[in-house]
Amino acid sequence: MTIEEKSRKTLAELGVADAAAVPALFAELREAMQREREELIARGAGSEAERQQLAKALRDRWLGRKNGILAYLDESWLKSAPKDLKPVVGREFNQLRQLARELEIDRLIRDLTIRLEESPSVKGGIVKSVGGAIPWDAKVNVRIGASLTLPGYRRPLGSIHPVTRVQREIEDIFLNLGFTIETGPEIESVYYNFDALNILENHPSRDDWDTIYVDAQTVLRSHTSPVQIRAMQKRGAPLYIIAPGKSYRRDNPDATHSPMFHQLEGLAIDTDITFADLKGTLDFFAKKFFGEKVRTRFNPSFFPFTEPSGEVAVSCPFCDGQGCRRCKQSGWIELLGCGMVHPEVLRHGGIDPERYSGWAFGLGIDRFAMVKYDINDIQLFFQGDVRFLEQF
Ligand code: FA5
Repeated sequence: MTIEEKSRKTLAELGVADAAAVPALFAELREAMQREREELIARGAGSEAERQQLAKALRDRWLGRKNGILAYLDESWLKSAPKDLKPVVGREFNQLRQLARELEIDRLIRDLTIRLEESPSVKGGIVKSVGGAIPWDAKVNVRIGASLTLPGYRRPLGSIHPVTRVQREIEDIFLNLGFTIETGPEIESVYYNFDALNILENHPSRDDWDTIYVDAQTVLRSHTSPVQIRAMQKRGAPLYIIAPGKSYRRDNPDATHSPMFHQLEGLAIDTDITFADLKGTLDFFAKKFFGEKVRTRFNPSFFPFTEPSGEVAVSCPFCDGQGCRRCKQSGWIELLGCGMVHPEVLRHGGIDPERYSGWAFGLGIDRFAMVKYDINDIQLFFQGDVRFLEQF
């Protein structure tokens, strides 16, 4: 039976009733897929037009939306799998899908070389691929046999970094609520980073063990909270902003810390803003980001620039709060710090605390991305390893 024929039959019709038999079935498909790709690449194309056509044909055979082998597998193996086979079929199918990304047209074209005609100027004939070693004709300064009419190589497009992806997702939620995006400098004055935020002279975070000082009055901002003050001074009240951006701390790199990381600040100032507005907004945000099922939990905390202050956790979206590996069996995942803007901070921003009140929060975008994509080492975000990044 050919691969196509198999892909159109259900597992029951193929006589597979046992989970142990599923991996072998998929291994056969993976081998066939790889073999076809390798054979095509070894054969090469005779012209640019043929290269495009061969790449498309192989891509369509496996990935065609309606008649591709994977589309059939999805219908007849995955969707119709009996309940007890579903997990193993799903896992194997995902692996196959990952591998099938090598059959995307851009990737095939990148690897599929064009066979060059035998050059009349080379006796004995040297026929090489564009990518291979082609002898050089010093007199005319071109590669012998190379067709100068060929189009250049297309570089494969990159993908959006997972931290950027999560940042944009969070931004979209708040933009839809009517917030605007504000930015501030990463090289910040001690005044904006600490003093204006009511972080007093003796606070441990001001220590140069924690904060990276450029000089006595200048730091690499240790959080995005200084943007609160800058935005208040620039725009006044009412004010509804978010401020995403890089922050820096003297934290040793480990699985959850990086000396450079990304935060996103939220700030709402208006007349009659209460803690209930903060709770409602963050609960809405958590549900939009993690799914409607999650619940939020507010615990008391302390930040010098908010009073009262809180820490927000979300019920684990993976186990529905039951306890699993990802929430360290606790059922909850810590999300962010927040609170009602301290009157002193409003004053520093030039806003009258008798007339206006506000709430603020600050979250770690990288940590959100780790939860979202189940990544257990923050360092992966900053190493630029294409094998990691191309999964997104
Ligand atoms: C703050 O930085 C406060 N400015 C947040 C805030 C804003 C509270 C407004 C109240 C009102 P904290 O130090 O907890 O809080 O940092 C916030 C988040 O930044 C953390 O929850 C964590 O997700 C992230 N974070 C902090 N340090 C690092 C680090 N070294 N690497 C990666 N993420 C970090």
